[in-house]
Amino acid sequence: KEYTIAVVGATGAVGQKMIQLLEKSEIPLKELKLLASARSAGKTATFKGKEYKIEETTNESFKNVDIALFSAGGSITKAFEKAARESGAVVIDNTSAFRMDENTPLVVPEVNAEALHNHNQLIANPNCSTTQMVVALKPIKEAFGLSRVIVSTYQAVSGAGVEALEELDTQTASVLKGEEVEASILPSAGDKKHYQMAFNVIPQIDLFSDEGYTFEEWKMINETKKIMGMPNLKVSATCVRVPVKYGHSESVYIEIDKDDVSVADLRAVLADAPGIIVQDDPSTQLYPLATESEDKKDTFVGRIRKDPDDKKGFHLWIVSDNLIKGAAWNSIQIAETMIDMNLI
Ligand code: A2P
Ligand code: 11C
Repeated sequence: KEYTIAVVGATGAVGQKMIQLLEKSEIPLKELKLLASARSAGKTATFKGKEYKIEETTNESFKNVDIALFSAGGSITKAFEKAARESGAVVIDNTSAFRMDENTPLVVPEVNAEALHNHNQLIANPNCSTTQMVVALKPIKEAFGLSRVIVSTYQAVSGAGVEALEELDTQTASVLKGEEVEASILPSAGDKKHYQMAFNVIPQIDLFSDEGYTFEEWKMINETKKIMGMPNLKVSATCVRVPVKYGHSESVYIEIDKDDVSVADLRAVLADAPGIIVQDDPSTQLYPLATESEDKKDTFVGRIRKDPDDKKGFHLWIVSDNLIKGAAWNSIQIAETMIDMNLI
């Protein structure tokens, strides 16, 4: 069978990566539809050397579409997912619109592919910072049990979209030229105040929500429990934006159930797990770096060490390209997995 695939948000930071990854995917492609807002209608994008016209997203855009990859913001998913499903498409949504909906599977194929069986033509793709963390947590849980996760993130600006990346470039140039710096997007386009991102570290991603946590922090907490199938797992998060373009880095503290596990044991389990590359050798200064993760599908894990005061406590440094495994690749991997499982 050949599949017609639509990319909604084709001009965005994630949409552009989806197009690049589809060029290399083994999914047999019948037709590709590149959709965005009316502002982009008529622009073109290249796919396998051929020019494709970008069209405005409407309810009629999904005729004959088998797989619709959405990454244009939650409101666009909510506006068009029904039309896409009614046209017969399976929607793979990279926004937060349906992630916590109990009838919608929230899937990272390495972790919970079996949840795809319960799809109702709608599958949610997790938040980027959650995805790379659960890729590493799953094999640890299977081997040693897991009771607690405390994460601090160092997140790239591309997570906030194309315009945020442009703002970082402009601000960096302004600082270097000694000019006045303007901020109108970061930390969150929807918030009242905006701060300089260039040469700075901002402890706010997305808007503030309950109990002093941001929505990004709640996403990491709630999505992790759902994907891992562990409603009682203790999870807490601090999400921070750093002036890096691509690749989220995370300092993750875990408590496992067993108390006789060595760093070598942990390293061996991670090295065997799907989607993970262990980079961990203090003697040669080997550890994951955001710059090295760019455009790679893998999740990189290093700096593995034991809590000096707790036999069940370990630190990990987890890095992955937020636009690839964190977004575009995980969505396409879900599509490939569903085809393999005869679900599409
Ligand atoms: P457009 O470029 O036409 O505005 P990013 O997250 O990188 O900022 O990208 C957001 C994506 O969502 C872009 O592709 C953008 O298209 C798309 N988008 C924004 N508003 C709409 C809309 N009303 N309908 C469809 N796509 C939209
Ligand atoms: C960021 N994690 O880095 C966000 C971007 O819920 O899909 C992804 C937001 C989401 O800003």
